Amino acid sequence: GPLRFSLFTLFPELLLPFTQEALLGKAARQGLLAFDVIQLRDFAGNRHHKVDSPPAGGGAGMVIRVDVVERALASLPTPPDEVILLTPAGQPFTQRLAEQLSERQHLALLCGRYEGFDTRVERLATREVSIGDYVMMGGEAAAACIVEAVGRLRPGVIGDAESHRADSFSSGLLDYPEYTRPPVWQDETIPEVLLGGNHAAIERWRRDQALARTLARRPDLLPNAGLSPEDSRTLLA
Ligand code: 6GU
Repeated sequence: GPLRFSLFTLFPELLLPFTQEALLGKAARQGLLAFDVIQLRDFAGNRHHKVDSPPAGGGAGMVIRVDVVERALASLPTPPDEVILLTPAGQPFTQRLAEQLSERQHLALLCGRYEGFDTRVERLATREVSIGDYVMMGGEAAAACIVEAVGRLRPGVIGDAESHRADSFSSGLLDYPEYTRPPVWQDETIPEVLLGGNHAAIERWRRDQALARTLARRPDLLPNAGLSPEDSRTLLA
């Protein structure tokens, strides 16, 4: 069956484009993915639909109530495999985590806003996830990143051409560069090897490019990239 994402947010409109447009929207219409975008305010349980209150002990901003989140999660017809709390204090989101999550059947994502959730929401979550070391105003953009990275790993969501590129990052290296027409643009030409039709030579050139680019741009990735002896020779050359 489809991988279901249940997205809990105070701003459903922020997430709808990612669930309805482009390849993810198409996958949803094909039944490969399923999305529920759920308004947390619907579970406020009070006349004014208020979901937050001032922080205990004082201070700026407002904090989202744990009882509201509890009721929202309980509204799911079945418990999800994971409840993921989006917070800059969470576990770093990586391709490896995306791969693990893509094997689940049902993921709930909790998007905070303002000063965040009451910390007791952590007890309702199976994990906390961050998309990087910077602070955003809310978790919706992080949820969109997770839906994009996880959704594309499900069979049938993207074509063969793109899944090869995904494998390239899963190898732990940055992608090799691609070229297309025109053959000459400004002073830059397409490398001869790509026009020569020698597929073994093209494959080796692409691997070398991926290695060189990773060394230049993201040397931190190399120790975990599973390099062959031939790769190591290339890097030392
Ligand atoms: Cl998941 N939420 C917010 N608000 N900021 C972030 C983040 C999440 N990940 C990185 N920065």
